[in-house]
Amino acid sequence: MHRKRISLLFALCLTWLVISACASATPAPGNPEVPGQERQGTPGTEGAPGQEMQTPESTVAPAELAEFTLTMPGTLTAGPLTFEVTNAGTMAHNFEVEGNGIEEAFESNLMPGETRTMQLDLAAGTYEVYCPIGDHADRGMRVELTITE
Ligand SMILES: [Cu+2]
Repeated sequence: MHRKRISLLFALCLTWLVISACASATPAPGNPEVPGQERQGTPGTEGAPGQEMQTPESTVAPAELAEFTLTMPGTLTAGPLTFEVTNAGTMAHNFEVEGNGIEEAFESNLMPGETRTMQLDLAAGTYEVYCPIGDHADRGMRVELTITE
């Protein structure tokens, strides 16, 4: 008789424990919503610096440097231009665009086989495009570029 009462009490106690454990467990899933954690993970995966270089509307104009020629379009339309300059020669060359207040060249020379891009927003007018190294321009690495409206 006495034992039965104890076990009943024990069972009640156990039941209460389970219920209270369940009750305290329920509100928990609501807490871990920390919006900041999701944001923390993303910035590292982003950031392809190369993609920002090329504007979609920019017209790509190829230019080829060699001894001693500069092959590229002689006429282009005004607006954002991307000169895709390739050194197809056997020695170092550079690429300079000059005219209408613009004077742009690559900071360092292009080695044989190298391709680099130059972004310029050219207004209508006449420009001189040439290789600024030594007498390369006089030997043939010079092109007159006309930019039309
Ligand atoms: Cu040159």
